[in-house]
This record gives sequence, structure tokens and C-alpha cells, in this order.
Amino acid sequence: MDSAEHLDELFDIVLQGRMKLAGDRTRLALAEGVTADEILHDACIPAMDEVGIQFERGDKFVPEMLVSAKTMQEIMKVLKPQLVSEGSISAGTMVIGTVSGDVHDIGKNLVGMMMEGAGFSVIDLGVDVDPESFVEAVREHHPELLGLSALLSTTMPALAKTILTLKAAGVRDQVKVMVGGAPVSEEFARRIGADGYAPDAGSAPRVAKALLGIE
Ligand code: B1M
Repeated sequence: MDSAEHLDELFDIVLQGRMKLAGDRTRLALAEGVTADEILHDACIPAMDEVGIQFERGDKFVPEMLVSAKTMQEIMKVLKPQLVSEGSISAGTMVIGTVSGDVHDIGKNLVGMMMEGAGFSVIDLGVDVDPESFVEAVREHHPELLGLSALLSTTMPALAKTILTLKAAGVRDQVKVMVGGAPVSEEFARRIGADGYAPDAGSAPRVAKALLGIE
């Protein structure tokens, strides 16, 4: 099989949610020279976009969307060691989570992996994280950076609410806040008082380092 055939196959595996095949076919593709980056950006992410399009059209339903997400997570388990290089000196600590009311975690997990790869220690609070839990985590871990992810237009206000809660708790100035997620824009980030916005996982470490004044 050539690279394009491997990528087509992995695209279909994610789109059809063929979870049992995911790990083995990913390992085979890597062994035959396809890169982790290609598998992520040329197979998995386009497949999830197609899942979203089919969901909007009414051709797929939530359970199918969930199986596709789980299938992509199986692939990400195999890709993680390739995507995360060994950072021996920590660039800083990042607390990350998906905001209240939102359970989407694939994008957040990818951002976390890329940040680890760039040498950050990442503390992942998971999904549906209420503002008070972010405050507690800032108090407990003293991170340089707080990452907030939102995938639904209905949970975008929770980004703003989290920042307001940090302010009310008196910890807003202790941490740089970076936001992201498909419906979020640079303009929205600025409007709610975030320090930074990254459009995707690839750019997140660069944005984070710029915010912290690292190289
Ligand atoms: Co949901 N869902 N979903 N879903 N889902 C979307 C987001 C949607 C766009 C689908 C659609 O209609 N086309 C739509 C939102 C519409 C809107 O609000 N504008 C939607 C909906 C409506 C819903 C439900 C309401 C459906 C329902 O129940 N009727 C429901 C809500 C549940 C909830 O959260 N309360 C729901 C549920 C689910 C599942 C649970 C079934 C599943 C999630 C499983 C999981 O994550 N473990 C799911 C999925 C899989 C999707 C789609 C198909 C794929 C999301 C994904 O993983 N993308 C999605 C359609 C789509 O995105 N194409 C959809 C791949 C991922 C790599 O990309 O998450 O965008 P993404 O992350 C990117 C960037 O956004 C960015 O970097 C990442 C990597 O490059 N980024 C950051 C993300 N976080 C960042 C943080 C940063 C910086 C960058 O700094 C901190």
C-alpha cells in the first residue's frame, strides 16, 4: 500500500467508526513510512470534519459521532509517542480543560499533546470543567498558562464566565489564559479578555511561548 492508500483507509476507518481496526492499521501505516502528522492532518481531522458534515445533514447521529471520536482516540494513542518528543526541561506548566457544559475533548487532548511536545508540563482537568475548578487548579498548581477549550457555540459564554470567575477570585493576573476551539476566533478571545488564541494544536505552543516571552 502507498501512503495515499493508507491515508484513505484510515480516513474511512474514522468515518465508519471501525474502532477495532484503528490501532493495527495505524501501526502498519507508520511502519510503511506514513508520518504521524500526515495521519493526523490528512486522515483523522478531515474524517472528523466529514462526520460533522454528515451529522448536520442528518446522515449521522450522536452515537455514530461518538464511535468515530473513540476510533480517532484509538489512533491518537498510537500516534502520541510520535507527536510528543522528549522535552527534558519544562517550558512551564499548563492547566487545560474543556469548559462547563462541553464534553468534546479530542481537540483539547491534541493541544495538550503538542504542548507536552514543546516541553510544557500539562495538567488536564478533563471536560465539562466548571469555572470554580479552574480557579482551584490555578491556586493549587500555579501554572504559567491556563488553556480553555470550547467546541459548541452554546459553550462559548463559559469561556467568558471562566475568565470572570478567575478575576472575581483574584487569580486572573497569576496566569496567562489561552482559548481555542472550532467556534472561537481571535476577535472573540480579545473581547472576553483572554490573553491569547490558537486556531489549532499546531500553533498552540508558538502562541503559548509568545505569551510567556519564551524565545
Ligand atoms: Co459534537 N458537535 N456535539 N460531538 N462534534 C460538533 C462540535 C459540531 C460542529 C457538529 C456539527 O453539527 N457539524 C456541533 C456544534 C455546532 C455548534 O455549536 N456550532 C456539535 C454538536 C451540535 C454536538 C451536540 C450538541 C449534539 C447533540 O447532542 N445533539 C453534543 C453536545 C455534547 C456536549 O458537549 N454537551 C455533541 C456531542 C458530541 C460527541 C460526544 C458525540 C462527540 C465528542 C466526543 C469527544 O470529543 N470525546 C462529538 C464530535 C466527535 C463532534 C465532531 C464531529 C468532531 C469534533 C472533533 O473532535 N474534531 C464536531 C464536528 C467537527 O468538529 N468537524 C462536532 C476534531 C478535533 C481535532 O478538532 O475539536 O476543532 P477540534 O480541535 C482543534 C481546534 O478547534 C483547536 O485545536 C484542535 C486541534 O487542531 N482547539 C484549540 C481546540 N481546543 C483548543 C484549545 C486551545 C487552542 C486550540 O487553547 C487552549
